[in-house]
Amino acid sequence: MSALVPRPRLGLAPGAVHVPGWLTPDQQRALVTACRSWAAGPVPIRRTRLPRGGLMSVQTVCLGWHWLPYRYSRTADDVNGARVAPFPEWLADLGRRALADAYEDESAGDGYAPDTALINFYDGQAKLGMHQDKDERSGAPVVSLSVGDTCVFRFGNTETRGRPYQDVELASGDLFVFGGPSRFAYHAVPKVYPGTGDPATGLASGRLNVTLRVTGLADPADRPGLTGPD
Ligand code: MD3
Ligand code: FE
Repeated sequence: MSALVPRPRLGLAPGAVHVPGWLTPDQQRALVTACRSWAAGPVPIRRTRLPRGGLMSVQTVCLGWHWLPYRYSRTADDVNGARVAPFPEWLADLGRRALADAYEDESAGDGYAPDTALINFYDGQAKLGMHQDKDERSGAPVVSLSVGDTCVFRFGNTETRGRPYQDVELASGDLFVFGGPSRFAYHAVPKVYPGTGDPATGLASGRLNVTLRVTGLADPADRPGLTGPD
């Protein structure tokens, strides 16, 4: 972000910190380029089909582990069965720096080892209803990075999908970290504002959000009590 008066780093709730304009324009462009390549495969970006048959309006592609309602798999069992692209180490590094900066604590990212990323693309009509992210078996923080059009992000509470909630705008380059008591809060993206992004990011329209998470899952061969093929 290059505003004359930068928006401040804002704590919304315990563990929830918004850092406007955290990604530089170069980092935003690099993230868009990377997302474009992940969107192409091995698992193509698509609208996730929900168990009752409807399609999400958001388009999603995953790294490390594939999310499908309501579990993670190494393979995209609801798309083409392919193994998802690996979670790159540079993205884990970015996640550790995000935690250190958001929590203003040099060691806040130590040991943070995200193993999945969900990349969400929003066109001008896409929304995400109020939900909790609870398919992970870890309480480690979620790191959220936004590029492109500005959206309304609704941050609720851990008890109900309704009020109280706070609406904040997430703009291109913004970082949001959800840790501690905020990790299992309800949240939503009720609106995207078309035409608010800078095409210099490489995204002509729409909004990209990348969330880094720790699944807490292990491959079958890594689980105690199981050995590989004999
Ligand atoms: C708060 N994505 O992928 S990012 C999602 O902008 C998701 O695409 C939204 O909600 C998006 O599940 C919001 C912010 C976010 C992500 C995960 C959270 C907020 C969170 C997990 C726990 C609490
Ligand atoms: Fe979510």
